[in-house]
Amino acid sequence: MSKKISLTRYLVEQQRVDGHIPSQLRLLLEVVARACKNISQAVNKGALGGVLGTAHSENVQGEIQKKLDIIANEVLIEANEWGGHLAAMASEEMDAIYVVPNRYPKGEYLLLFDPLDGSSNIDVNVSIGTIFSVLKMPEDDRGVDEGDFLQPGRQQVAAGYCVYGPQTTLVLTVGDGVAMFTLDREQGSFVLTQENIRIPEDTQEFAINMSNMRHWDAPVKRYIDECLAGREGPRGKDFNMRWIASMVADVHRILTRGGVFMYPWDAREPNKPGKLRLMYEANPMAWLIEQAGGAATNGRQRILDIQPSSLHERVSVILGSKNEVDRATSYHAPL
Ligand code: P6P
Repeated sequence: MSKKISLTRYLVEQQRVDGHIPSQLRLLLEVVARACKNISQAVNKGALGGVLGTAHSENVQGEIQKKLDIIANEVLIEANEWGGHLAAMASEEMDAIYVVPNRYPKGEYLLLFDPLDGSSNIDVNVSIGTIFSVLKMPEDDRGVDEGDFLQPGRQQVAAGYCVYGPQTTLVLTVGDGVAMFTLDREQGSFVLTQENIRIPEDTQEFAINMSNMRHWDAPVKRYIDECLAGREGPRGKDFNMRWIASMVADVHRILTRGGVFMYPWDAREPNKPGKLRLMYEANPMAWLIEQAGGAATNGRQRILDIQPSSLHERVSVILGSKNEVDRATSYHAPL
């Protein structure tokens, strides 16, 4: 039986090796992992816990909140506010940033999260997850405000997600590759199950919501049409399609076996660049994908280079196996 390496041991040993993980960041990541464990327990109860269904409220996005959206948000806030490692938090479920109350010490990190991504899947027992991103407070001594969060994704110091599926799995990067930890429910701890994850540069599997096809821009239509044409078409090979409507689950599949995920701009809401949020969905996922050898663009530029202008701004997303992302992105390039 190979020895089990816990998340704590992994972080301590990574810090020894390359100093990427100062003690305050390690504390932050362990607190987030513990919060994800608590969210997993709430999710796993389902109907038995009275946590299914809607909360009869809307979030800042104007989306109906599920009870578990609010529970997950509260778990993350309560777990992180007192530890002294954070200055503030931002969440898909909250309009404004949450500044750590003055009764607690403030730290140098900013935590952003989608507390429960894919919540339309909660009531039908399909995998959902928590996505998180960590930034450092800019170097100055003034108070924290929303502007401190508006950093490009390449500034992240940690990013990850926890997928609540057949297993509860935490996937994490601090800039030195991607590691996967599976929750050992008997021990109550996350155990290292894979590290240095690499995404194949080629794939025959794409993920997109095909029902929006008539609304896509020409480059996306061209890319998907070529995949659908299969071996008789210009790609010369057949493609498979997956769409879980839970970004965490789709990205987890891509990190596990390759693929390309697309949520592009479409004409249904032409003033919005896309559906997904830059700061706490696209940026953390883009960094994980790049750290595993993949690529992530908005069709025209690297997602991690986008300078945010607002906390909840949306973005088009093409991410996954590098050669497919490069091809789809090249179709958007001006002729
Ligand atoms: P659609 C979930 O609501 C989410 O934000 C992502 O997790 C997912 O990829 C996407 O939206 C699904 O959107 O339009 O297919 O329901």
